[in-house]
Amino acid sequence: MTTTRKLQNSDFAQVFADIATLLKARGDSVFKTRAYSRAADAIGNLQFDLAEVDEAKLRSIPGFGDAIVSKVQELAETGSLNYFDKLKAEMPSGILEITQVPGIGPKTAMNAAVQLGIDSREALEASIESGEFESLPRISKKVAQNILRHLKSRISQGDRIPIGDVLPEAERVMQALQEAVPEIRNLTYAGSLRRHRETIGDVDMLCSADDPEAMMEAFTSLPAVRDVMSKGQTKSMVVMDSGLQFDLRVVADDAFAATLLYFTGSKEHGIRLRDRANKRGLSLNEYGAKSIETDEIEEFSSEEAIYQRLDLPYIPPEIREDSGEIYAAEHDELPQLITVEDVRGDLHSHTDWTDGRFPMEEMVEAAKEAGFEYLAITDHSKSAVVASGLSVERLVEHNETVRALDKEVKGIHLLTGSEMDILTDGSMDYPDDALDELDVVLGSIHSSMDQDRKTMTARIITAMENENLDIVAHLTTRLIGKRAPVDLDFDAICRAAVDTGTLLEINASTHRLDLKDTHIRRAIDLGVLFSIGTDSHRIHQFADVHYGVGMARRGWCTSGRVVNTLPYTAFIKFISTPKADRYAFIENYDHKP
Ligand code: DGT
Ligand code: CA
Ligand code: CA
Ligand code: ZN
Repeated sequence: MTTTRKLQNSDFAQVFADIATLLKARGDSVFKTRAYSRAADAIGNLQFDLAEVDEAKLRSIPGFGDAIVSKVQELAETGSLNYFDKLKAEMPSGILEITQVPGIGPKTAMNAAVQLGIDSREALEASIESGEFESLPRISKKVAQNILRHLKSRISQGDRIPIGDVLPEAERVMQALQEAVPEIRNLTYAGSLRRHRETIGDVDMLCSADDPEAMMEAFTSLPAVRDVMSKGQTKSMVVMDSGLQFDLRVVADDAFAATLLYFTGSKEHGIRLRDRANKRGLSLNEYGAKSIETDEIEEFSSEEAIYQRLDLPYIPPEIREDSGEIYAAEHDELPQLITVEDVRGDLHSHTDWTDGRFPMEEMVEAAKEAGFEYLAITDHSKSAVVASGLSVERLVEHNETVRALDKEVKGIHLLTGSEMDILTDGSMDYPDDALDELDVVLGSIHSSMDQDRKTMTARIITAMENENLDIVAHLTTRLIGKRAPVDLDFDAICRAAVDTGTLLEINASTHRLDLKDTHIRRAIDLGVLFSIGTDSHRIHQFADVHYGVGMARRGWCTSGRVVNTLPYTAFIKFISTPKADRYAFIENYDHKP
């Protein structure tokens, strides 16, 4: 039985992309495969329905020659394509399914099918687990294990990869490109990575260069490239050994700002901007900006200039999600988002006294190197047995050591602290007189994470009612792609935070990012104040504070809501204030330098 449904543009694009994949797997010429991947790309940018237009209109689409036009017509009329069906029939089955797995390009898929008979995700998984998969060309153990990781994590997070894994790799790729082609200009990443989303589908990079084809050659032959999905004159797509997909587009200098705006997205934000541009006689698209009336290119030196042309102030990438930012911009109500430079202290760190990996001295030195003006050393409390939590006696020693080190070390102030377990009933893991001695007390859920919503909410609120608990750390305890958040009534907890003068932590650890963007935005509506903590267990992790700042920015957070943006002396005043008066302290603090 066939149902006659009108094909969408994305259906046509998918067929052509699949044809390109199959031809590539078969080893056909670049020219032939490129025609199909170009057509698929072009379709993605159309403003009209392919199924509804005549042949003349089809021929006017860039890259649409006879072969493509007749295939579009056949598809539109019959709902299928003989050429595609035949091609699929003569190729090993499973190629299209397997190339969906991050890290598997057409050539690898073909080798896997021909040499090992792999025709599905399941077969692929089994072959990697048996070690057989590593017999294929260019497949090392590491590569195979990465692919396996993607296969296994697919259920929990789709094919998306945590930003903490993506950003360092993107920076390495940019550096390698810079070295390979020193004349490269404007090299930057766009897309979800620039918007600082917590997980990333693929990395969209842009640059300008005098010789785009040489640029494409350099990009597709980087040592870290495992598979070239497509290689065009100004755009290529590759899969790295890590399994991450990267796109690189070469853009004329004059069009760069408009193209950067387009590819930064989000798609929904872009659509709103295009509408707004149209009303002002300007057409914005992937290739740049031009006057609708005269077709003349309008050049913009920066994204700021484009927003200005649209009668808007600059909107930072992190909030380009079509969640009210254009309205806010129009009404001059955009928040001044917090920046990494605003953060002066770190209030969450661990040393080898508990589960940290480095001695206190080395952590302190690293925090100083990272530019922090003050650091709270918050090792685990006694119930955190797996993390070798400190007994009350050891805590006293810990305090003495921190204070002695503080006297010794120049250039950074140290604060005593604890990341204390909130016990199952909401009580503290240390007696009040021990907590009283500490400068900063974080409270965390590390046990009984499966409590029901009511119990968990009451547990956290009970803990917040304790005068000694300054900050609730990583509230939901989720681990990105690995552990679901606990069940709790977020609004009730925010209200209790405000009522009790407790802070909620924005945990910057790349595994956590907890609170996340939507939490932060909601909490701000409810009046909550925050701290940002790196939760560093290793020296290099202090540098990860920007991941927390990215979440905060996505949550529309200003520096005035984050207490560790205070200079040291002001922070000490703040933390010495009774909890009930702390929110008022921040409200009355003059944040302007
Ligand atoms: P991802 O890769 O899933 O993490 O998310 P993005 O936002 O990076 O999305 P991606 O890679 O599909 O596309 C990059 C940007 O290109 C996207 O943020 C906005 C722009 N873009 C892509 N497709 C379209 C489209 O159909 N219309 C418009 N207006 N923009 C698009
Ligand atoms: Ca992307
Ligand atoms: Ca992309
Ligand atoms: Zn913790």
